[in-house]
Amino acid sequence: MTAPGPAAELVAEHCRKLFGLLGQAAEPVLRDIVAQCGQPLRVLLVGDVSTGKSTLLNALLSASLAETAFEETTSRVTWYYGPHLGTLRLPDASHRAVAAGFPLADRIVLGDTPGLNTPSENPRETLRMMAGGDLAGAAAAYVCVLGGTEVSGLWEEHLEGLAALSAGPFDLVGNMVLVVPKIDMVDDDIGDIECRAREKIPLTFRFAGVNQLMAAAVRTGAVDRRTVAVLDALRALPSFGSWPPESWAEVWEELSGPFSDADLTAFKDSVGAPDRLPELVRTTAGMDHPSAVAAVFERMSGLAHLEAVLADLAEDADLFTTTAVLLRMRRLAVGLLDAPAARVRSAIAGVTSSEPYQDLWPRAGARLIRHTSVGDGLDPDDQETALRLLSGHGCPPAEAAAALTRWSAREADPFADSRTRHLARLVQDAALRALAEPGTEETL
Ligand SMILES: Nc1nc2c(ncn2[C@@H]2O[C@H](COP(=O)(O)OP(=O)(O)OP(=O)(O)O)[C@@H](O)[C@H]2O)c(=O)[nH]1
Ligand SMILES: [Mg+2]
Repeated sequence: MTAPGPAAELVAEHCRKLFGLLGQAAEPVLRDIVAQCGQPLRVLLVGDVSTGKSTLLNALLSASLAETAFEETTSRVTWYYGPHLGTLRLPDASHRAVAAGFPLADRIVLGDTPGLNTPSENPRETLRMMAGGDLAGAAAAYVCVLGGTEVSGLWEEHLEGLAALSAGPFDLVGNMVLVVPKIDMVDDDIGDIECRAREKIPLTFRFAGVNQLMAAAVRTGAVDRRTVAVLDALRALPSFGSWPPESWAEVWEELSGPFSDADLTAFKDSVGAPDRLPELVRTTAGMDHPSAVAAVFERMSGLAHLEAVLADLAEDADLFTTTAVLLRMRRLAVGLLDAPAARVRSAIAGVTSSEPYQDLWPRAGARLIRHTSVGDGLDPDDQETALRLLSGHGCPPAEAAAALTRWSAREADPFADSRTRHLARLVQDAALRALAEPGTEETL
């Protein structure tokens, strides 16, 4: 899968017809919208300085391509993309592109950004891509790396801004992933942190906790025979039973053996804080092959969950990209004189009244059921049938008929809110379509 899908293609078609008609200032935006509609889902990594964005990016890329350091490091927005895409057109001339074959390269394009909380000039480039910025909507999904275990007031504002600019059908905002970074340094339970975040921000977001150092180590092949040897030596330490150690210095002092400073530094840089060392050392007991130890690193890193979330978002690239580019078109129209603005508005209307755009509603409906309270009251079978119907995956006629009855009742419920009633209509339509398929009547 490369391009987002039919709705985004239609946006591109309308925008191509506007080339040369809106004036010079609008041309780069228009051309980037067309480019965005032909590229995999644009996912932007945002967060404060030194929260480990670039380390996370390297893990997702399975390669140490982005520079990392415990100081302000990333100074330009940089997009990493699959080489099969050829030359990547970028949202802005100040951005950089790097070709990289990474596991999700056929589904997403990944942007690394300068950190936000610094007095330097660099955050400006990131803020241009966020709500209110001139490039807002140039990314269609966001991985927001938090500065710790709580969502700060400033982040609350950023998230609300991103949500407002991302609202698609049903005002559904499903394109944000909150990441608690450096979980090796976190004492709280990740589930508790997630609950607190959900209480604080009433938006639809996905959540992940990651130890980026472990993730980057395992994905770049840094978990090797030396790692196994250091773990064996640690297991044999007399103090092992009374751990966790307070610091790495304390550990190294005790550790004698054939390890160079470089070995020990490499080990530390692939684990993070020593707090989780007892768990790592205990879990890897008896594992003498690096691939087994690497599997433990992989699990403790939490990266696979984040990757699964990104793959899931990419499944609905058409929904998210179309929502983002329509926002860009609306903003474009606002800055234009009457006649060109009317052209853009007419192009937007051409998209939103089209079949490919209307087909995005069931996709958004499925996300509502899966990720918001709308799905809470449904029993699992009811939920599964609705999801199958909305995804157009077909459904046995008897189940479709039962769903039709249930969702008709839901639509008629005098206490149902308008979002639920709209969803009920979509499920009924999908059930009717399933029932109208050839051969259905005989089996009923
Ligand atoms: N303990 C620990 N340290 C980490 C982890 N991930 C990254 N770091 C360290 O955090 C520091 C910053 O990492 P970067 O990836 O450069 O952070 P960044 O967010 O890209 O920083 P800027 O580009 O300056 O905004 C580096 O010293 C990393 O080694 C982690 O999971 N655990
Ligand atoms: Mg960085």
